[in-house]
Amino acid sequence: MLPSRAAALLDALPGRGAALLARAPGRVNLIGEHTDYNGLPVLPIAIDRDVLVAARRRDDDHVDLSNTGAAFPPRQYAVAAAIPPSPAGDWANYAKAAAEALVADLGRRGLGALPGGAFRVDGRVPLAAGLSSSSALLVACGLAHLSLAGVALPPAELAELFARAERYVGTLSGGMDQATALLARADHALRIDFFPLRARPVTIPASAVFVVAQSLERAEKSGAARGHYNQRVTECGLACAVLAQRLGVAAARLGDLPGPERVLDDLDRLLPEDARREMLPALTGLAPRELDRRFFAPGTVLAAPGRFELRRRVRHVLGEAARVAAAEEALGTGDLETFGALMDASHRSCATDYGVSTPALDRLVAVARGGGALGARLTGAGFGGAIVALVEQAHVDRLVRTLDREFYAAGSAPPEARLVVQPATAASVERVDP
Ligand code: NG1
Repeated sequence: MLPSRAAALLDALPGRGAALLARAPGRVNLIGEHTDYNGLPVLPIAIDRDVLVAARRRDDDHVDLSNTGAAFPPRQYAVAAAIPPSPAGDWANYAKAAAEALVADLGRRGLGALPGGAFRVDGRVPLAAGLSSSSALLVACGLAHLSLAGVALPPAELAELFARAERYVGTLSGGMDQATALLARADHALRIDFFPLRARPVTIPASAVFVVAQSLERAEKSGAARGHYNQRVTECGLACAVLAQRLGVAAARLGDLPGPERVLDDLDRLLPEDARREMLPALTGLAPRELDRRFFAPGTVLAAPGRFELRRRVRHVLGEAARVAAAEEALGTGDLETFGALMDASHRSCATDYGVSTPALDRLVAVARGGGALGARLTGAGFGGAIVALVEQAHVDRLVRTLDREFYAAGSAPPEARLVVQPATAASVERVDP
């Protein structure tokens, strides 16, 4: 018997005959923030909050999209090589992003056309909370689209495809979220490396519990946060170009630079604090047209297009990559104290050098530490959203009570404002016969 959530989705699906259920989890990143797009590692878990999509094939290229959430009105589109986007922020853009990318990919592989279908979506990943509800939606819709075409592709290839696909919505996103959704293993964290994508499961000690607490400030990457996120991606790319020129090496991303420790030690000499746009040709040795092509594609929204922080951004990114390596080792040996200390250091670096925290996130981290957490940090892009705290099983109740008393007491926080999350399994598709 199908669980009632799935049965309700299938009941509301137009048409008759065979259908399918695609599910993709949200994620919480334990450590390794703003490293993925720099080609440096991350250490997330998939969480037991997901997006479920019921889908049934149509004989034409029409897609009929509906959602159980009242905030997400029904949408239609036609599957095509170029699918016109809905206005920025519209939920349908995530399904369109997956569909457009799959049309191109199936074409390249000679695997035929992507059919249309009826899709009904039920999203249970808290929104704009740094838990990757957007990627879960994109991955679930993408898997549903692909399965309606009768095609299965290796999850790692799909993760890379869907990571590129998400750029359709206008963020220069990295690949952590899609990879976590597609490659996660129950009860494990995932160490993910990029370009090329590699993932390995990391055992989580039985006594370790992760609690996610929302700041109640929305971190909408379809809104203001998009320009700030893109700004960081651009700053890192520019800093990499300056460093490559100074060191006389070829490097597409900060992760390609040889000897990151030496770069960190010598940062003040190698990189200016910041750079104005007109200084970039001299600093990078790149012609203005090449700079435009690589960093300033038309339509890319930047928060501060005339001035770029360089030194502090690199200090965060290279330091964070070293913390991920140390954290993976600490988790492996069950050293939760060290893991917690690395989370704290990551938060400080995100707040100071990377400038992606907010007063509410800082306060939440402090409250969590005071409530018995071994470490706590903002998780996801920042600019609002949530924190993740590590706590020993025996102290979970105390931590949750402290958060309720000292952070949520004044307002009307929804019960899901703080969640004890379980490391969950990867996305999946199930066929449902009539
Ligand atoms: P959020 O905003 O939490 O889903 C974003 C990026 C990640 C990664 C983190 C920062 C997208 C879809 N996700 O995550 O790839 O760069 O920020 O570590 O843009």
